[in-house]
Amino acid sequence: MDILKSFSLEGKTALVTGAAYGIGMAIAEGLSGAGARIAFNCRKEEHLSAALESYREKGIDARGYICDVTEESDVQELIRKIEAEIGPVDILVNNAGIIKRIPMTEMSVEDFREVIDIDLTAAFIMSKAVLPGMIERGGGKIINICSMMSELGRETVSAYASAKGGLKMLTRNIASEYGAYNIQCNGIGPGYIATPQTAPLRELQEDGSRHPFDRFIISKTPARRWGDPEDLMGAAVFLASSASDFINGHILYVDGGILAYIGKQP
Ligand code: NAP
Ligand code: GCO
Repeated sequence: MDILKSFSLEGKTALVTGAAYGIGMAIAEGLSGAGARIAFNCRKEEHLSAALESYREKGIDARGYICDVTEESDVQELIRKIEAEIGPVDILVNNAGIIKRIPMTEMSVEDFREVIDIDLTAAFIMSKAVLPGMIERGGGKIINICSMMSELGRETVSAYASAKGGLKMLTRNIASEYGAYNIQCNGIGPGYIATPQTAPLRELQEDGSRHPFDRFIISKTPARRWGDPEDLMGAAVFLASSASDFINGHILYVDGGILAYIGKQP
C-alpha cells in the first residue's frame, strides 16, 4: 500500500476562509501542495488583491472572493460561485477569525458579540452551507481552527476564549451529527503563532527588549519559540485527507508543547 497516496488531495476543492494572509494562507498553501484546488475569502479588497499576487508568486492558482463569513446569504452565494467556477467544496477550513483583547468588565456587549459572531457563529454558517453537498456526494472534510483558548483562559480574552471553546464543541457536534455521512469534522488548535493577529504581543519595547508577553510565551513553550504559520501545514493536510477518515471530533493541538507543560519554576 502506498501510504503517501492517502495524504493526497488531488482532485479536491478546498475553501479556506480568511486566507488572505497568516495561518489561513499557510494552510491553503499546504493543501495546494497536496494537490487541492484552492478557494479563499476575506472582507477587504486590498487584502484580496495582495493575497492573489502572493498566491501567484507561490505558483498557486487560488481563486479569491470578497465575502464576510458572518453574512449567511453572502456565504450561500459564495458556495454557489465556487461550485460553478471551481467545483464542489470537498474541504472547508473555518479559519477566519478576530480577537479583541479587552478586560471583560470594560468590554462592550457589541465587542463580545462581534468576536462570537466571527469566531463561532460564522463556522456554523459556513458548515451549514457546505454540509448538504457533502452529504449528497458521500462525504467531506471540515476543519475548524480552534486555539489554546479552546482549553485555557487568560486575562482580556473572554470573548475569544468563549468563541474558541464553543468552536471545539461545534466541531465535536458536527462530527457526531454527520459522521454517518462520511463527513469528518476536526479542529486544529494552534499554539502561539507569529501572524498579524499576535503582532501586538511581540512588539519590541522602547528599549529594544522583547515584549514581556513574548518572553512569557517563549518560557511556556517547550519548543522555546513562537510557531510559524507553516508549522500548521502538515496537520491541515492530514485532517483534509483520507489518512484521517477514521478521526472525527478531534482537536489536534499544534502548539510546541504548551498544553503539556506546567512551566519552569521561576
Ligand atoms: P489574522 O492574521 O488576523 O488573519 C485573519 C484573516 O481572517 C484575515 O485574512 C482577515 O481578512 C480574515 N477575516 C477576519 N474576519 C473575517 C470575516 N468576518 N469574514 C471573512 N474573513 C475574515 O489571523 P491569524 O493569526 O492568521 O489567525 C487565523 C485563525 O487562527 C483565527 O481563527 C485565529 O483565531 C486562529 N488562531 C490564531 C493563532 C495565532 O497565534 N495567530 C493561534 C490559534 C488560533 P479581512 O480582514 O480582509 O477579512
Ligand atoms: C492571545 C493570543 C492567542 C492566540 C491563540 C493561541 O491574545 O492570547 O492572541 O489567543 O491568538 O489563540 O492559541
